[in-house]
Amino acid sequence: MITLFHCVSARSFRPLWMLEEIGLPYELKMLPFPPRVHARSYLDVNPLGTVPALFLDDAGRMTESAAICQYLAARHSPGVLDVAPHEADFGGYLNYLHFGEATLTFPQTLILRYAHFEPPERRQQQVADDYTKWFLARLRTLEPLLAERAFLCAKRFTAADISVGYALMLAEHLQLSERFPPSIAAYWKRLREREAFQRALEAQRAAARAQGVPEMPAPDVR
Ligand SMILES: N[C@@H](CCC(=O)N[C@@H](CS)C(=O)NCC(=O)O)C(=O)O
Repeated sequence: MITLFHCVSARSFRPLWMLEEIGLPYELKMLPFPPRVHARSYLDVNPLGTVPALFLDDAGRMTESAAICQYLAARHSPGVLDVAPHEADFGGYLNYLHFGEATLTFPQTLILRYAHFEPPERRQQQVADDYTKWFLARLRTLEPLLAERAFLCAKRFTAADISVGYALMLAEHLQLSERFPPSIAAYWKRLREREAFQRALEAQRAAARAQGVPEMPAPDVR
């Protein structure tokens, strides 16, 4: 069975949401955030200390959330969450799948770190403000696209929507969603209403409770 190491609402939410969309059985192992501080033994599982770490049914390990989405879609959801090389939107699919992490999530991690997670004397509001502007500016390419279509590519919901959708979820945690342009706000509402998204939220809540992990991330990084 697939095993996913996860912290509440961290990037490992992407594979969790994928697993719920596909309906694959999995074991969810919850960790307090950040694991490298609060669960040192996790470094034996993933020396980087980051989540996700996903152990595959055939014994491989993956630690990049967008790559895990790509893998799960290709292997377990061909023609549905995956977009195949012969489809017209293959390039757009790969682009948005990676755009979600590399372009939209990266600036938000700087906001998280310098406005929330660092101890007060190390916080840097200027960094948080600059990367807030940067993140919001990077939504600009999505705005006209989503004004015309329900999902990012291939005329259906795909793994690319999960990758970008997680970045919007993180933005909501950072209270940036009030600043989404209308087409992105409507898209984010569509994604949130999906049954598999709701099941993923409930799965992390239940697993955190059952495994004695705080349901909210700890406010320190160190
Ligand atoms: N590019 C990686 C980033 C993984 C990552 O940095 N995860 C964060 C959680 S959102 C983490 O585990 N941070 C803990 C730390 O840096 O110690 C991915 O998309 O999976």
